[in-house]
Amino acid sequence: SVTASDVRLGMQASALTQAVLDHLHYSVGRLPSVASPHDYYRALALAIRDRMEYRWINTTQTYFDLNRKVACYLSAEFLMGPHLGNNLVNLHIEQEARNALATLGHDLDDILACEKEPGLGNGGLGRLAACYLDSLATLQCPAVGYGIRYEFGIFEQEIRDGWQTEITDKWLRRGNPWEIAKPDTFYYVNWGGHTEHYQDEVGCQRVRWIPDRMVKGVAYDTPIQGYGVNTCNTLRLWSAEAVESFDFQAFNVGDYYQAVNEKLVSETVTKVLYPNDEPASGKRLRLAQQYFFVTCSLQDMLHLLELAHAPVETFAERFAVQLNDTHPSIGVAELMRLLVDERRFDWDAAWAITVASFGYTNHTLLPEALETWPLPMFAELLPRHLEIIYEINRRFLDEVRTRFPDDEARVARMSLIGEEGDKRVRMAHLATVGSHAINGVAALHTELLQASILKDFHELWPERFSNKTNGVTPRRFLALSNPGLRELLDHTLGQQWLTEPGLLRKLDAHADKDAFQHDWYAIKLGNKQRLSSYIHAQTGIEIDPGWLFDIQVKRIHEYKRQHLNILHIVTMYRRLKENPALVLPPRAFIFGGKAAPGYFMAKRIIKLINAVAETINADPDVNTRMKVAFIPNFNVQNAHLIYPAADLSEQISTAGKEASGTGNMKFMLNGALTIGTLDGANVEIREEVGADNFFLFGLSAAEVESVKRTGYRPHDYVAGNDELRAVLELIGAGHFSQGDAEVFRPLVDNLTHDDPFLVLADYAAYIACQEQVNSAWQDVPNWTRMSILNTARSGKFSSDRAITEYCEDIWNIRPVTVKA
Ligand code: 26R
Repeated sequence: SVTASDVRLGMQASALTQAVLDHLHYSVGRLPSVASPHDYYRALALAIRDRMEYRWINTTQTYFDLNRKVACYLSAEFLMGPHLGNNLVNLHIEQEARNALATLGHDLDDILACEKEPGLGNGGLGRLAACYLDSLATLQCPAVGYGIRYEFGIFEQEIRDGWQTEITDKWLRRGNPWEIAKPDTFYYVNWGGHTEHYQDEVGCQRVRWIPDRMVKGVAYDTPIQGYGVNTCNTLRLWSAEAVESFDFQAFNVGDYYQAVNEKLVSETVTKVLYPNDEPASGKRLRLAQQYFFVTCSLQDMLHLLELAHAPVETFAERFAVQLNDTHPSIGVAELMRLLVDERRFDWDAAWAITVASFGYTNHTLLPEALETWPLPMFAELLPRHLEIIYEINRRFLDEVRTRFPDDEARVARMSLIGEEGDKRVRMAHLATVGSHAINGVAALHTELLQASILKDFHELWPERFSNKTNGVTPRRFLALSNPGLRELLDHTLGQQWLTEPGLLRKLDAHADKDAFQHDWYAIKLGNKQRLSSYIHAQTGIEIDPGWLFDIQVKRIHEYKRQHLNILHIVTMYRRLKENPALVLPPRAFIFGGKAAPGYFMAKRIIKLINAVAETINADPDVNTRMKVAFIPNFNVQNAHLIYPAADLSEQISTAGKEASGTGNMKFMLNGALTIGTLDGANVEIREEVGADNFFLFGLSAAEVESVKRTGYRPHDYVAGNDELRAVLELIGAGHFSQGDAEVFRPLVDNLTHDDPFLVLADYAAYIACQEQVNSAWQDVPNWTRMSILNTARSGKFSSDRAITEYCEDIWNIRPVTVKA
């Protein structure tokens, strides 16, 4: 029999069954006989949340009692993915939940599929933040994730007539069982107005900010359960609400409508995630979002200090504040304002605290993705912050002049205010100057960072720079998404590999064994069957699970070169058409990814993929040896099906452009072989797995730079390669677009005349490398061996390793055991 406390806490199937029935009755309000799968999803989610609640409160209390330093991860994006399955894994009650639902006549997988994932991020940067939260909790590190509770996350992508269309993501429509609103935890956020300089009682010069608008930021908390530990950390997301001022309640019809309008305007701050991962281009609401979540988070930290009766002077001993790219970098000026204006600290003391607290992670070198804000916009929204930034800049540039006398060119390059064209605030410079630690996200990226956009800063403060190669969580991206492989690993190595991925190396010893290879192959085949059914259900395209699964999933970007992949596909198509007897091992070319809604070229690349897919899939001359599929709406949920099914991982960005990549690691972990350039973390992946087990091609970052310096002429490559010319002509002439020669003209023209990402320069090397893939694939035992070695040597790319480095080198944070 199930006791009352078991209903909330019990981990047995019987207790879970009772808990689901209870929640169905008391929380969902449905009779089991009429409850939908979604009702069951909510009931199970609430039952699982109950089981985390006790650990959650305990964790917060433990940190507070022990006065432990807390890592505060500030990020405009957290791409969490579905919570339910992950929490079951981390609590070790997947099987019990499966049995409980079976008792109730449901299959756990159908129930898991009901969760609408919180897509509060664009891609790599947001998903990295989510992996880091998982690792922080698993490593028992005191930490909070701070971000924005967007009402609409990343849009849902539908493909209509081959084109991407965007549908708003109403992820909260059916409620969110994972969050707990904390209506009493809120802070005020001001905008606009002007500043006044005055003398205080003791004759000190001070500044008052007289804003002209105000909103409230309210906390919504989500528990982040660590794997196999009691630690349950918090993701705290801020939601904007109108301030119920005295005026607002005025009993006057005219005022009433005005008041409602103001409420509407206030609440737009957290309405929608910006779906761009390129040009910031001065969207004022985006700056408002950034300031909004950063001030709420910093005020929250100051409030926590107060609760602990700790003096503000100890801020940097209690909090390590990490800036996930420049999006939260206004925090540097805001902490100065809170300390100097509101707490009356003198400037130097405040600055020492600020620099000691902040760390800055850079995630991109692409000049167009570096955030800058036009001065007039900044001044209108945050007048006091602009003054503070001027003062930071004045003192900083004095320091530069002292270190490098008579070098005004350097001073101009390093200034926080850019003066090329219109004046702008350079957020990367603000983040760098305000942080004691600056890092890149892969070895190559950190080197390039130090040699290019932050070169002058690296010369000034070399000791502040370090590399922190990204990582991904093996809990979500292996245990949860690849249960077949998980079972084999558990059986072969014991379960500790999930927290000590170095143990995966022991697979090396099994890589040549027939029986083990056989098991390995069978698991991969099962995963390919699963993906094949999903693709069929989504697109109608049928793919034979026995074929080579060649997969490229990531945001659509010219620098990621999905069009290079397409050029290879069209090349093979032409060869088959011209020579039907050609021996070519059958391949499925699978794509997925979203394009920024305003990114013209990226949207045409999607159209091209779908156009080529349609032609090839319908052509009996070739469709027994190749097929192409574009999986709509790539997200965390379907990523769970995609990574485990891959034989070949496409990581083909122009060298020097992809900061790290993290999809590359998810593929490797699941036993895919990589075809890739020497870019981002590919370099380290190849180092770990060994050059023999990696398909390398293309120019190096240094070669890319030198080609560009000496004048790149893509047309020479067209003129010198008949096959390339024929492929481009086929596309340009409308062969894949029913004779429409206009639709792909911009793409072909761009490649032949400009080709900013050297697609044509790498084309021949890519084709040759794909031929090596073909021969390797035909040797099944050796391919399987290489697949095993990829998983075996993927340990470095666990986010646990990355977080351990952040804790030791940047945050000075140690684990703490939370008692049961
Ligand atoms: C300015 C604003 C519109 C914006 C620019 C760029 C918003 C978002 C971005 C995306 C960048 C910062 C990003 O996602 N970078 C990715 O970070 C991953 C995690 O470190 C890397 O793996 C990946 O290589 C990099 O592109």
